[in-house]
Amino acid sequence: MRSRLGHFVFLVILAVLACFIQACQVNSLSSITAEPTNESAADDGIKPYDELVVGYSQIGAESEWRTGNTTSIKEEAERLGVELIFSDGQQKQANQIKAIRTFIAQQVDVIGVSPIVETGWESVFQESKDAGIPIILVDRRADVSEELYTTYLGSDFIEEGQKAAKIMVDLLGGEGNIVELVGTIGSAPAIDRHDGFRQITQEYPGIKIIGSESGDFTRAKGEEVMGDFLQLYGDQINAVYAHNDDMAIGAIRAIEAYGLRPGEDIKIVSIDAIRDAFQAMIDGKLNATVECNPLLGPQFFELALQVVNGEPVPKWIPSEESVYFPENAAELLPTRKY
Ligand code: GZL
Repeated sequence: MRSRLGHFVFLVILAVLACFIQACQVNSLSSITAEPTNESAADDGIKPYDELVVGYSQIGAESEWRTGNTTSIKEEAERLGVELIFSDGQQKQANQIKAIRTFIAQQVDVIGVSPIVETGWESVFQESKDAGIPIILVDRRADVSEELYTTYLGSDFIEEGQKAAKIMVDLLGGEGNIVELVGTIGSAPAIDRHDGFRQITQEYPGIKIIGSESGDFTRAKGEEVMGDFLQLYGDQINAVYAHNDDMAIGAIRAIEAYGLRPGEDIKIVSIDAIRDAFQAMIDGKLNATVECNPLLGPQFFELALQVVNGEPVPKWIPSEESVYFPENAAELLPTRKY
């Protein structure tokens, strides 16, 4: 009896074992011979947008340009289904550096940053590189070695300054006194717009830049500094060169409060091409605005995906930009997106 039972148990174990081996073989075969499925991109190591995790360190909300830039980035992330961790630096580099360190700790796939000033980024960018997280500079450059960032998506600020100067020389007939409203001290746009402007005006001995102060890219500060210039130089001032439209709009207020006509008694040329600049040109208070495109969201996320998926990208992707004048400001205003 006992031997028959033992025999039976042995046969059952053998049968179970045989089934198990068969199952394993089917499994291994199925993974080799299965018809190719329409694998999601993620299966072959290429990340799709809806698996991308992006950390973005924004400067703040100092101007209409900046808010247009932020809107473009957030709306594009939403449209693509990208997980965007967005940090508003509130105009402080320390906040931006802290945000980048948080992104590193969160192990995001890629970091986008608009550096408020050019210097002070080496160590935190090195930390990101050491963590294997690529950095994309957006809007503004940072003064770091090229191996610490993958690419720069933004304007040629030197060229913007040169464009503004050529318009200014034309407006003044080659001679006059200019006061300059400078952007955030130490920022790439402020440094390059300052230099690009002078590369042209230095060719005209009759053109004098009698004052140059920072309005920090804001309307309030632009109005304050222009008020100071008017107290100092009064009607000796023939023109204002503003590094952005927000400071130009502040200057317009100060000029009117002083009793002069902006755009007439004092010519004004600025940069950005925001909607309010078009309105100021329609009102005859601004003589030209050089476009600086903030709508970088689509290009940024396209670049981010390429970088994360190891595709080669250029070290700099310059923005395409125009110049606008009062003549067609009314016709163009409805088409402006920021
Ligand atoms: C330029 C951008 C500048 C804008 C300002 O790319 O960094 O900062 O010209 C903004 O309006 O504040």
